[in-house]
Amino acid sequence: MKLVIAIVQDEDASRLVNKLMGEGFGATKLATTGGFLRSGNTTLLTGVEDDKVPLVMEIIEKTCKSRKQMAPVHTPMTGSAGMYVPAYPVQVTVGGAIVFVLDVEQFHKF
Ligand code: 2BA
Repeated sequence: MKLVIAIVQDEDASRLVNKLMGEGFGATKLATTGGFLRSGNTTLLTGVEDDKVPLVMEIIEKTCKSRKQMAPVHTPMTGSAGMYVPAYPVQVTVGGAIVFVLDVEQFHKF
């Protein structure tokens, strides 16, 4: 068994959960925050049998879109420890999805 951890954009999360549930997969949705943009994203946990991983990956890939966002980058002010000034914003491409696939040692349902 594998645990698929998918970090996706909030805009894609509900559709992705619906599609996974529709195919018979269980899913847990966590509200998370990206370390770089410091804005909300969604992390989905899905436990699946090994042979179903390709199907889950296909669903994620088809459902999650990449989007461009502006990221305010802050740089330290020269000579003033602890003070920050906003620098020029940079454009970053977020997603479609960041996916980790982990081996599951044990699965219990009580
Ligand atoms: P954030 O950390 O908010 O990053 C959002 C987007 O900003 C990233 O999209 C990437 O395009 C850009 N970015 C991130 N760090 C950067 C940096 N140091 N310099 C320039 N641009 C940077 P994605 O790569 O698609 O990542 C989307 C979200 O997935 C991330 O949100 C984070 O929550 C998660 N993530 C990405 N890589 C991860 C990793 N190795 N481990 C854990 N979470 C990760």
